[in-house]
Amino acid sequence: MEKNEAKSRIEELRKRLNEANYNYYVLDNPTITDQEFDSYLRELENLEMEFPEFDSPTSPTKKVGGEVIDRFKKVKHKIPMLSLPDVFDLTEIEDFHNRIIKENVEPAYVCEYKIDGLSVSLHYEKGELIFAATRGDGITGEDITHNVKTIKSVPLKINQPIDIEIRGEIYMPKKVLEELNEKRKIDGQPLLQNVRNAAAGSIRQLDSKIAAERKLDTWIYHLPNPEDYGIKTHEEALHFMSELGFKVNKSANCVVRGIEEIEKYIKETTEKRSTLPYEIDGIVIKVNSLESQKQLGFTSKYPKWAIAYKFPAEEVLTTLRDIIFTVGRTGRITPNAVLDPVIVMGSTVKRATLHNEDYVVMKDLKIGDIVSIRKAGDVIPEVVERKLERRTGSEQEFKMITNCPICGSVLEKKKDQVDHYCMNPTCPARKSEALIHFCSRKAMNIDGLGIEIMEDLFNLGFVTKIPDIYALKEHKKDLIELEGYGTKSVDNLLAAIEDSKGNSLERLLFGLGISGIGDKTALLLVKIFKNVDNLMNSTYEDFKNIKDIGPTLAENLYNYFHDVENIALVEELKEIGVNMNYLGENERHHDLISGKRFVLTGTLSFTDRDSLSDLLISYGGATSSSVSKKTDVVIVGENPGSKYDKARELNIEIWDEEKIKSIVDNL
Ligand code: 3BA
Repeated sequence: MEKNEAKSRIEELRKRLNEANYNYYVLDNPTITDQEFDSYLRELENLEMEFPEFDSPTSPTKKVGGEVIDRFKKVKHKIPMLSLPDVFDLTEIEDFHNRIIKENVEPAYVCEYKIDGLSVSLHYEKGELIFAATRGDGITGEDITHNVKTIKSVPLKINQPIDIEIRGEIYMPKKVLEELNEKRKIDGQPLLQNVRNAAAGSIRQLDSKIAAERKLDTWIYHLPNPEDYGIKTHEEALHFMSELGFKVNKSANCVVRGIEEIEKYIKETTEKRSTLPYEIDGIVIKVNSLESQKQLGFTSKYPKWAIAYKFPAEEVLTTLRDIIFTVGRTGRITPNAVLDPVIVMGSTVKRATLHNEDYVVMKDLKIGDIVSIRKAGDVIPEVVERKLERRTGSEQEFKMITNCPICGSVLEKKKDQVDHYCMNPTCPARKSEALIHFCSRKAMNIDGLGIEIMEDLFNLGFVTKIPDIYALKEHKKDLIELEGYGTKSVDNLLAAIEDSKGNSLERLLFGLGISGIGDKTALLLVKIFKNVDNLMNSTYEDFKNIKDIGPTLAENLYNYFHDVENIALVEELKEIGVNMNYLGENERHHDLISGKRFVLTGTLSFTDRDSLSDLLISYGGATSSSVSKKTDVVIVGENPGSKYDKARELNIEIWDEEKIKSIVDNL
């Protein structure tokens, strides 16, 4: 065939195949037979092979999979992927509704099914799919383009040549999981527990052939940049995405007004739930007007204009066989329930945390009790209660231990606290837990250094302290020889370790495991202090002056950075090349806000202090509760307190309501 002729035939075939895919997989309305489809596809494959100059990464031939990657690249989300706040009953929905009304927002909502899958972000340039990413921690996800391309309902090319990001859920239909498990049973493979894990596992395959076989599907529900398209409501955004060729759940999504209509939607959905071909674990309620969404804003984690109502959790009975104790990285002792395995919400539960001695006593648990177990969504399973009527008299009393189960040292319990601690700083349990924490997802995020591998490395003596992690490359030969670690996975692991050196400082700060410093506090701190030297050179007062840092945290921080061993550790990591600065790329920027420290005092008419504080933080500002030399700006509303006087005394810049309002209005 002549070149030009081939080119136009290729275009023709692609168009037909794309249309056929759309009609079959998005509209569920096939227009051509499977035989026709296969013959077009084969013809196209042959032409693309013969004329590789016309090959395209978004050709429908790419839907069958075949691309294999050797590791998952991390990708930063330009706009963070927030979470949905969960609510569990109608009164909590009413609270949400009342908050909306109080903000003078019209209570018109879109109700959607909450699909039990995993979130995905799809990026198109000039109308072609260029990459797809998981949600990850909301800030950074993983590039899963090769697998997403195999999902039939995801268009590789949309019908407008625009740059656009689209978000939704990837899921595995119920039937696909059933069939997959039937096959696995015959092959003697372990069964997949539920649709969400099965979908997530499929998406985490390096070989896209496997993902392609898993018959994943999508429902699309979010447009991050509606203003680019002149869209005013969420309903319009859904319609717009549907028109572009995405699979939008039109028969499920519903615009409602007021609380009664939400209730009705929940009732109807609950009745329909078991007949749906896919799993849903609740419903999502979103304020329809995008302007109102903007007005309501968001916190660091959640939008204030949406909630997820979760269906009541299933409760299952089982036997409490034993209570065993584990030692955390801070030395804290946790009692854990050992249960006869039961399936709750589709996954097997064998353990449940019992938190501390008081909790076990309060729940009156005895070993041998029949207990009810609850698991809502992906939260950790919990023991709800013991069934008194099932007691036989042979149950054994629970008794708190007095010595560390690992090193044997005597446990301590501080006055007025509920937890017992192993105080031995060299207790092996504490040390390996600290290493696992350092590598964990919200800390240095070193993929491949999970609990089991770390325990092996610790026991082998390869990694007994944090800097050893970065010397693992010298043990490459030993690692490859270890059972279960191929050359490739060792390479991946070592690359992930090297990669982690470039992490922004908040990950390191969280990873160091300073008592009381969670990932959010770590981020707050590095936004203010910018680098590790500033943290090390700060006084107790410097820490305490920060909003959200109380005296205990301030003391923990000060003590940590003035301990010789910790200083040596930080210096060693510096030598190794671990980044010691806050990188904060993904942040929005405003010249008057970013990098500045604010104190808010008095009442503002257009917003409340917490919302304004969240907003300033989202633009890279920091807020604290008291005025000091380090404060850059004091924002003063009506009836300000002594902070206003202090600001004038220290000659600190003051913004009144008018000034801050004009800045906020123009953001
Ligand atoms: N709507 C999940 N988040 C959702 C955009 C917001 C949102 C969800 C949703 C935040 C579902 C959190 C992770 C995320 C995309 C962020 C839904 C569902 N809306 N219908 C309001 O069906 N599971 N999940 N995903 N952005």
